[in-house]
Amino acid sequence: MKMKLILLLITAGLATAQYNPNVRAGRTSIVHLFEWRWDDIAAECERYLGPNGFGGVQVSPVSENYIITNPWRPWDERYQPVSYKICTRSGNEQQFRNMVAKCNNVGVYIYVDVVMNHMTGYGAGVGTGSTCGSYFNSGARDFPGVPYSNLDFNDGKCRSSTGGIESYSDPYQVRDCQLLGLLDLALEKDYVRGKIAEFLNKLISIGVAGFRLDASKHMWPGDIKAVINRLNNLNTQWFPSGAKPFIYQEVIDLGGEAISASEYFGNGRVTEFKYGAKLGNVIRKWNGEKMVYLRNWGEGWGFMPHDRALVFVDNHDNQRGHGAGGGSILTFFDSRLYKMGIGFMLAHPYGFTRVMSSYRWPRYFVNGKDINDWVGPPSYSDGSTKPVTINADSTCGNDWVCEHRWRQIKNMVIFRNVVDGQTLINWWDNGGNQIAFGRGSKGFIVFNNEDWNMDVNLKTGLPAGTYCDVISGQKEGTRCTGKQISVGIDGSARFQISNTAEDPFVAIHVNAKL
Ligand code: QV4
Ligand code: CA
Repeated sequence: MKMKLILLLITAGLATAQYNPNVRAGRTSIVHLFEWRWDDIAAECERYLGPNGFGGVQVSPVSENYIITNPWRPWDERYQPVSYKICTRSGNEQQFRNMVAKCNNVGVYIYVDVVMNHMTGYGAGVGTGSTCGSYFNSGARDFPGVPYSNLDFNDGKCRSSTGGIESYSDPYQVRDCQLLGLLDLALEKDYVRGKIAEFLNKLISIGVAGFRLDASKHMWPGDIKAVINRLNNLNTQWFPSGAKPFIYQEVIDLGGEAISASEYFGNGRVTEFKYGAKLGNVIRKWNGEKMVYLRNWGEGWGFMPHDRALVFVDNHDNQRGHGAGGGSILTFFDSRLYKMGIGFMLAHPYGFTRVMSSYRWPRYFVNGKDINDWVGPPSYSDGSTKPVTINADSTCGNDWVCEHRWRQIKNMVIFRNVVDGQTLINWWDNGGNQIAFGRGSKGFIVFNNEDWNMDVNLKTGLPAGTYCDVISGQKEGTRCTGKQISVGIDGSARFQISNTAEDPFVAIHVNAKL
């Protein structure tokens, strides 16, 4: 009997293992602090993310990279590893360890972006050529910092004439040839798998909670599995014993390619890129899309299963036209629509949610392409990254956008925590671009994306009382700095939303009851 129960528990554990984000109970989202320094993230965990219920942080790649100067350092140098030393513009190993401990101690866990498909494709470098001074020679396929040699790359295996990926409809090329001229690692080799697993296990021992696997589409699912099988359980100083690292794989599958996201479900979750592209169309009202169509959002739109999806409105690539970018993607540049998009995402139960946090760059379109898409994080003339400063009004300085600190976004992260586990009910729409829905008896949200005012009485499912709208303001002590919504004893309430409001949506939840 006891044996049976234990077996059952073990099976249940295995069933959710690498799909489980490992966030602390009651926390439901992570934020990508793109290009932030480890010291700044440590401070942000303690002063902001912990207190506001963020579940974790996706950090930029931690491994030593080639320093690109053209003439200034671009952000994407982080995707050009030369060794697995923890040593980048974000900080050194000591700073990384300090950050992980500080964040973990306040229940905000760290998810590392791991580049294991390739090494840099750039020429020879030594000394100042890489972020920790490791010598490497791409031409000779020599990376003594790992070490990797010419035996560890796919040069012999790739079947394209140039050695690069020429056709995305050939799955062999996509996996075995060079992505963007980056040297493609031979992941079928036990030695290569061992080196990567050693790196990831070091991160696990430091205390990280999981990994974003960069360029997963360019790796065979079986090779990824072989690496995952070698990973240790999470550090029991912070996680329950037997906990597995959370795995989410970057696979861009918008349909119409030879490789589909579902091939990767056996390894962990997968990034759902349809989510942001489609939501952008709806909120922008492009192609005849309307918010009413969001009624069956999720699997109903042909997305992957809920428990396999990692969802986001924009990411560090598509916010600047890289990797499945497209005009519809909403970003901080379209702040009003962006807040609606994020608001919808965080209110809707589908998928595990990631919020983007960016830096500003001088976006400049020439023939539809942003010629400044390469511009790196705010930095000094010596190339070092500027710290994230915090202004008196709690916004960020030094050109850090800090979307996650925008009141509307931060409050929706909290909303999602409050309604966690509640089903979507009381859907209402006007047949067009006014919609509303509730999450059990815990929260309710209303959008007016029409070009006219909204004035409706809706069934909210919430207990009677006066609630503070967490979009136009928030509850501070016993007072509300925004609109007040009064829910009657029958659970219904009147919502008036001007189409010209700063933010044409309203959200209430039981923790913001006055
Ligand atoms: C150029 C040419 C190539 C040529 C090569 C070699 O374009 O045709 O073969 O030189 O001479 C940068 C440059 C790119 C350059 C490359 C190699 O932009 O023009 O190739 O360096 O020198 C980021 C950036 C890339 C950047 C890369 C490495 O987005 O622009 O490339 O870092 O610095 C697909 C994939 C998906 C990928 C997405 C961008 O399926 O996996 O493209 N997304 C992830 C990351 C992304 C990162 C990588 C993968 C690579 O999210 O940020 O690319 O690690 O959709
Ligand atoms: Ca590959």
